[in-house]
Amino acid sequence: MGEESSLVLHGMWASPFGKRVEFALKIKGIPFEYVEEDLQNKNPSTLLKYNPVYKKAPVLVHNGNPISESLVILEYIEETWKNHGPALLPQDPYERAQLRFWADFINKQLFEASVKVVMAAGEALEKAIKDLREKLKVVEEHGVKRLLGDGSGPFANGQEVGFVDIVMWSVLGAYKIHEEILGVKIIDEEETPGVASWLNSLIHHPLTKDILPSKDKVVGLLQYVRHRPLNSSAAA
Ligand SMILES: N[C@@H](CCC(=O)N[C@@H](CS)C(=O)NCC(=O)O)C(=O)O
Repeated sequence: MGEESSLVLHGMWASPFGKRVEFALKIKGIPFEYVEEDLQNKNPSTLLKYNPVYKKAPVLVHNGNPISESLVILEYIEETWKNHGPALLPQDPYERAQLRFWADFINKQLFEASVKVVMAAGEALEKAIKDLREKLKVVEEHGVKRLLGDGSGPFANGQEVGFVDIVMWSVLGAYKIHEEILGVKIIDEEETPGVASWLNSLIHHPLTKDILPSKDKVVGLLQYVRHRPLNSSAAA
């Protein structure tokens, strides 16, 4: 296939945004080359050249053309390889709009709330979990019914993982490891059963196993990111 002649994903192993792109390409069965970027020492001939505006990973470079911002990249993948592998978005414009709405909510609201959880300790952690659960209740009440309510499969895209499923997995796919390390319950199965079952299906998807970093790496990363915020939240 002509479009596949050169496809390179520039990512960083711990980046949930890069993992989204990896997951989407694997679901659609599109071969790609992966280049690990050093975000502490950004490469002028790759990352800085391809994404001079935000200087962030991921960047997907297709036949020499760079595309930045993970959600933009997902849409690009879907449009470019429309008939290759499963569709990530439905045909109907209203359905598409609904999925984009929830992908945006999860990307902004749930992501921000879940970052606060992994960085907090003590009372701040309790508050962060409460806030995240409030947002998960919104997804349970308004989103899950809309996204998974037709009973066509375990995912918002039915039997196949799609756009909003990928975003949900990238934000909360490691929550069980986080629960173990933080020693707290993040997702309450009784309070948000639909969210819990959706995440469980995503976590057990065979493709996610190859994409998620090992538990040891997630643990190391968590300890690293908690170091500074822990000190600053203690001082606050
Ligand atoms: N909105 C961007 C976020 C990308 C992002 O924040 N990437 C991080 C890695 S997780 C990064 O490159 N950080 C480097 C920096 O901020 O200097 C997307 O969706 O792609």
